[in-house]
Amino acid sequence: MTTTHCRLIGAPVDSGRRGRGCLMGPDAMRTARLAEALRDLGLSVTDMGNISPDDVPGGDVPAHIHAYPETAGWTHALSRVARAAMADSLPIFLGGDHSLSLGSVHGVAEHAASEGRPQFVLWLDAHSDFHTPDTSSSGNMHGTPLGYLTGRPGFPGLPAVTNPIAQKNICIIGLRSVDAAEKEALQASEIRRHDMRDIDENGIAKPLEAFLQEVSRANGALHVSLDVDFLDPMVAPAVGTTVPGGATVREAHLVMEMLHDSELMTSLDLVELNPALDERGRTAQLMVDLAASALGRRVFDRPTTRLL
Ligand code: 5AB
Ligand code: MN
Ligand code: MN
Ligand code: MN
Repeated sequence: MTTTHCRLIGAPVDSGRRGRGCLMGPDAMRTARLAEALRDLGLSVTDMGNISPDDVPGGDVPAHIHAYPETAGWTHALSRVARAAMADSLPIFLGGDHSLSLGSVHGVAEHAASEGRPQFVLWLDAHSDFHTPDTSSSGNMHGTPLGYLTGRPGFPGLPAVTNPIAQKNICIIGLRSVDAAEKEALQASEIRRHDMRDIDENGIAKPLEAFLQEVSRANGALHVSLDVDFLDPMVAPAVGTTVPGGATVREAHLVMEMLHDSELMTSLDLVELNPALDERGRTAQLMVDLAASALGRRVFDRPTTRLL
């Protein structure tokens, strides 16, 4: 078996929402010893440091959209870095707010297309992030990545979406705050979606297992995007957009452990961490521990529960 090579790519994106603080996310996860935790699992890890946004003009979007040119600059830079990193590693994008994924997922999808593989996306989030600049009432771009990546119109000046993610290849888990405009678009789409009630009634393993089976069957690449607010704010307070009733620590770890067992994950975002809102670094530590679970940390070895 070849050793997985992880590249940590810091992207202190703070333009996707009006409140500030996500720019400190990458260093908070470094301080919580992310690289060391992964090396302890026997992985080879390169910390690429932090990247910077390109200088681009942006584009003509509604006036209430916040800091669009800066977010466009991040998207160009992240897409390029993501695509390059996919050639020889499993990139882990350290955010930064969730507008980071406009670029990270754009880039990994280009790489997958170059290999003739379908790209799949697991979106762990309280929100569906399926807006476009035209439907967003907040004007915050961190609520738009899935809109952009599936090819919805209205994102001038961002890299062209030549390889949109197929709706049926996206699975959102953790939903409990969806705006009316998003809900309508989601219900008309083939995006797989599991709200918290669904998790309460059926558990988190079953829907995830069904999705992973699809990825495996299609020999797909799998990008995982973990928004801090997937977790309940009682256990993960360091986030601007708290919504009560989120995933427990164990539900989140189980998702990560199943991802590791599946051997399907090819790239990962850790986003929306706002260290200014944290309590003694506990949310940063939880994000690091979840990443470690996704990359193989476990209490006991067991015969691979390859549910697939
Ligand atoms: B996050 C909201 N739908 O558009 C909007 O945290 C929230 O990346 C978006 O999931 C939350 O502003 C974006 C109200
Ligand atoms: Mn590859
Ligand atoms: Mn999000
Ligand atoms: Mn969210």
